[in-house]
Amino acid sequence: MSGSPRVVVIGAGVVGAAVADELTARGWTDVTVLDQGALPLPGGSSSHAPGLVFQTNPSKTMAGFARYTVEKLSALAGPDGSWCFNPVGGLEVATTPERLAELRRRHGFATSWGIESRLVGPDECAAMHPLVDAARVLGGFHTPTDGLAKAPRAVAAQLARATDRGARVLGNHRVLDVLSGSGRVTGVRTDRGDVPADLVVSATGFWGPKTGALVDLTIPLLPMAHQYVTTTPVAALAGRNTEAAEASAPILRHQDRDLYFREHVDRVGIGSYAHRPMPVDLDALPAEGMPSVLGFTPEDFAPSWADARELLPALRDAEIDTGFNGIFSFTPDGTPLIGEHPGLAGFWVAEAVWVTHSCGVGQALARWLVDGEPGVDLHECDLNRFEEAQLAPSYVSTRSAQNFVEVYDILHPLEPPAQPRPLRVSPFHARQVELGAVFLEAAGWERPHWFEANAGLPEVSRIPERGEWASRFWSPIAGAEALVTRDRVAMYDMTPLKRLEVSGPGALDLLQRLTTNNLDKKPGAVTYTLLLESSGGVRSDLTVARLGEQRFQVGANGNLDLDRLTREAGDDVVIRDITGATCCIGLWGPRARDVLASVTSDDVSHAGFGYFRARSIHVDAVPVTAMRLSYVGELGWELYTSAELGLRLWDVLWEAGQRHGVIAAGRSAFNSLRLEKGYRSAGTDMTTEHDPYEAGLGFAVRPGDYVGSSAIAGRETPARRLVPLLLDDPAHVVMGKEPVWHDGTPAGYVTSAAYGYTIDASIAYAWLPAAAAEPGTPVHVEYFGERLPAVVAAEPLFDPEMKRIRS
Ligand code: FAD
Ligand code: THG
Repeated sequence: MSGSPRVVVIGAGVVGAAVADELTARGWTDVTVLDQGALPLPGGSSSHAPGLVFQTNPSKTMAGFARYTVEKLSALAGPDGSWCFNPVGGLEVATTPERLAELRRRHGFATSWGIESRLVGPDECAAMHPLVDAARVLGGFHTPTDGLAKAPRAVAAQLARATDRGARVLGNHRVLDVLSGSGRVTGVRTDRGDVPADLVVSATGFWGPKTGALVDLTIPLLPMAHQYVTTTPVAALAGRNTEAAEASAPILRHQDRDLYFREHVDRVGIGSYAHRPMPVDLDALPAEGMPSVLGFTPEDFAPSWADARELLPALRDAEIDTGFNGIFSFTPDGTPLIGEHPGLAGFWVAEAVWVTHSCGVGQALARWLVDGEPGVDLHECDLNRFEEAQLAPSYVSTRSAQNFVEVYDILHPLEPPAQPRPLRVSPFHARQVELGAVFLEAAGWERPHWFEANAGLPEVSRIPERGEWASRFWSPIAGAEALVTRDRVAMYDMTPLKRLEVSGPGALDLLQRLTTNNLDKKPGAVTYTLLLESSGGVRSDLTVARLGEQRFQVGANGNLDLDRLTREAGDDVVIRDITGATCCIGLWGPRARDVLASVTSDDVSHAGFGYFRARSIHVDAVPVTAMRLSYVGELGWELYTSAELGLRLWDVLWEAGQRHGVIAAGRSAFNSLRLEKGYRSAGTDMTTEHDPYEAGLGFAVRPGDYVGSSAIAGRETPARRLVPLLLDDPAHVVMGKEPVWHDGTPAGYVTSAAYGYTIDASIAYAWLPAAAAEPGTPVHVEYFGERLPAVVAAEPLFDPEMKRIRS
């Protein structure tokens, strides 16, 4: 493609408009925006969205998208200078002690992600909002830069700017098909003729699944109706707001009752998530008018109306004037869908996006198209993040509907979804159940976090208690499992670890070109290596075992790694996801060798089977690919076999391990042990926003030419670093994402945290500016509004001489 490619954007809602504006701002002016509806209000969700923008979000990326929306819309005006963004501020109130604590946690997220906010008392809530009664709230969370987006005006203003730069915007053009040839899009077919294109961006909102179906692409979102009403005039608001300004009081959330509020001059608009999930059949929608607006079902709103009048007594003199059930998108994990079709080059998606995040998403997508990278960490939003089983229609609808129900719930970071479970289980599942495994879920996998069978271990009594929040989805048994791993030996189920087989004449070249470390070693070598963006950010970290001249087994972090390798592979490489067909036990601890040696005739001595080596061995009758490495930092092996032999492998090791005091251990112990060793978790500790040196992974970088190599050249002395903190009071264990204060200002944020049972200290890894990252530097971690003193420590915190692993 030379010059400006021809881009067709399908959909003229907030997302399509933002994409068109951002693309043309970058000099890509051959942009055509098509919408099936009549402009300027084509009838999608944006045509009637009340436009509340609350920026605070547990996700750094989502908060960043919202911040950019506020910034951009604040600088944008409609006709006659009318506002696109009205910064009335945001107020979330608590009516329960649990919510009050949650607001403190949200204040932490806001601080971590650079959004100004304050915790306020009941009187201040009432002073800030004319309808809030101080006696009815326990406190609030105020974000002065939140406010109202005027969605239709923001659409018009962005499209006008794009048009000025050369874009075309065509209403009444329904896209009926996507044209393609040789694996690439070539255009779209509309009811008014074909439009050629090099790139097609689907910004069709909740119509996404239908648009995706045109190109055999599953768009995992569920269109659902959500109720919004406006009241008759409220006496207490008389004369407060001009027609032009519409509102002056902060937008208000009452999450304890799943409600939000805004002013419409002297009326109140109320949105509710309290009603039953109302999935929408796209085929039943009208083709004309306002297909996203369904008739109001007053019985569903009745409890919310009572709750609204309870919180805002002034509403008792008003009635519901208008109401509708408006449609928008929900996804299985609540985040948007952004990215390129895995099988059709040039077909891009930006869907399931709120008005709140629309400008940020538009900017990221435009950067991705123009610069080749989105410029922001998108792993939580990438279209291709889902596992195959997570794309099943029933999975998408179950999880998305659950997300609707939980949208304002207080969710613990470890809390597993209720359904559909169990979905993916390892071959050891039956044994784990017998041992009283407490399962949590990740990527559809059931993962034991600890085993009740270990409750009788004497070590349990040595494990310190912790705060209420940190003890959810936790047990002191996990601490005992960690100690036993360091003292004796434990079996960990590593089956959910994504495994890829990369083979063929081009396999080595592909992996050498895409990753940072040198993989050109003799078969039998295992290498820790990084997948980078061209700009040097860390996409993922991998272990690559060379099992043959042309055959590699890659230990990866998720579907995005598979997606990346698959896209980059030529015809001379075959990539297979072997995760489900295989299984893995991590056998780790000082007695791991004794256990393994007793069930194999292969040489597993240090001389015969060195650290970071891989080999085929037999464990009893089970053929196993053994790799001597350990994410927990102990002597031991990852033992892989095919799924049908897994149970036998487990039973053989279990039985042989009895003499050595083997236990089964879970993820909770695992996470603590890896943090003691300073092993990073990609996506949590570091993302594409960090380079390897900043992340402390410079040891995995080779000189040479590979994706990202030129970008990281000369960056060996970073300005910020990922470092471990130790909390002064070991009774406090934090969870991740908390702000870290240095010299009285927010300086960074926690990534992962755990209690280190071996070192008897509370660990929190955090990003800090280099000046604050020196060992010994005093800092504070803000946890539920409290500033906990901590100190930067030298790493690794455990076994710096690697005596455990290399013996
Ligand atoms: P849309 O605005 O739906 O645009 C998609 C466009 O694609 C449509 O115009 C449609 O006509 C067009 N299209 C579809 N298929 C085709 C085709 N085949 N050919 C041509 N054109 C096609 N978000 C907030 O941030 N804050 C809020 O307070 C808020 N409140 C809401 C309240 C309600 C009642 C509802 C329903 C939603 C609310 N939302 C809110 C969500 C928000 O409105 C949406 O997430 C957002 O508007 C989606 O924008 P979009 O551009 O992706 O989709
Ligand atoms: N096992 C396997 N593959 C994996 C992981 C795993 N891939 C994804 C993820 N986990 C990768 N993360 C790590 C992190 C650290 C180590 C291994 C995988 C590790 N590091 C040693 C260190 O830093 O000292 C050795 C590094 C080296 O010698 O280069 O062991 O758990 N199969």
